[in-house]
Amino acid sequence: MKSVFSERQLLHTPSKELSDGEMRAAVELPARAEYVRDRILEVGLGDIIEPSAFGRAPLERVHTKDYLDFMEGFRALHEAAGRTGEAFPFIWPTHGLRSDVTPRHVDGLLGRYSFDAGTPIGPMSWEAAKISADTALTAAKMIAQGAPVAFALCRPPGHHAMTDRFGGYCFLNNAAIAAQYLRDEGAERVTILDVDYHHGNGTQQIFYERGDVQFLSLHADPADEFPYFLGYADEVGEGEGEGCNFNWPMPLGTDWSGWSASLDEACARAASFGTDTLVVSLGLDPFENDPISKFKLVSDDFIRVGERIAKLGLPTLFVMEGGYAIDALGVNCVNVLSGFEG
Ligand code: Q9C
Ligand code: ZN
Repeated sequence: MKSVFSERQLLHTPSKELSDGEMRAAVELPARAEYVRDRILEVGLGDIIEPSAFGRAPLERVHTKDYLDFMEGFRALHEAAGRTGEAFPFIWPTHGLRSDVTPRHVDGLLGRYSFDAGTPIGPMSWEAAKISADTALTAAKMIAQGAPVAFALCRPPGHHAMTDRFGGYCFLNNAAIAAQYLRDEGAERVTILDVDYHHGNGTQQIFYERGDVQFLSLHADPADEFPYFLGYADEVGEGEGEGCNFNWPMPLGTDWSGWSASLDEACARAASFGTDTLVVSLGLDPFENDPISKFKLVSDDFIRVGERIAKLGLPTLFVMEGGYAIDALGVNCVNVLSGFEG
């Protein structure tokens, strides 16, 4: 299968993040993508194509214009405030504060357009995020033109990004942008299957009232794990989207036996929806040695993940999400893709 990747996605270089009450070394690092790229080359999975530029239109199908304007203008505002490194939001318009005002200062805007303090944003983050979205779009275009499968080596990841907020290391929702693009190019019923360890709150929010894009997510119970405030089993969609959103929250410590039972149920949902195109939000953080995950999948389990998804027999776009056991990331990611190819 073909993959899509650009080295410009490495320009987002977070150094620290707020974690467990202290500033720790960031985990969403450029080397993540390099390990995956190197493994693709090592096993000869297929060509790696440079993304082409799709411009703002496909981003505006998913994100609000004011959010994209903020992201585009962030670097200038940040530098005008006399800062050169990375910024962290630290105040949000929660209950009791006004959510109908848009501050001028960059710190106010960071709170307006984010949902957590765990996502460092630097001068080059927007550039890298844009190319990451172009990578998803370029791979989606291959599917729209008839390829049975394609892999978007996205980094930074996307599934936590909401219509108008960044967070969870995500700025643009690559999988959502690709799914919407596929709809616009003729797919009728798209399913997004999210296997990242964390709930894809952004993707869920974006499509929650949509009957044409189904969202299925396997993840750690949000009562115990980030993003805490979305991803519960009673979230089934609203309006036209009612019955098109399903969550499989699982206990910390879940291994292949429990995880694969949820995967089987999700695959049954993908089939019964009448899906014509599948987008997989491919997080590799359910891995047993992942530094921020408490699931127990082993490297060989990822081959089974690809095999199970292939059984659906659908045109499939894989979009990379999380996964922080850097030295195992290439093997685990390419195991899914090789398992799919059989
Ligand atoms: N102490 C993705 O996998 N915070 N995002 C972790 C750990 C956020 C993960 C804090 C985790 C976000 C795409
Ligand atoms: Zn994750």
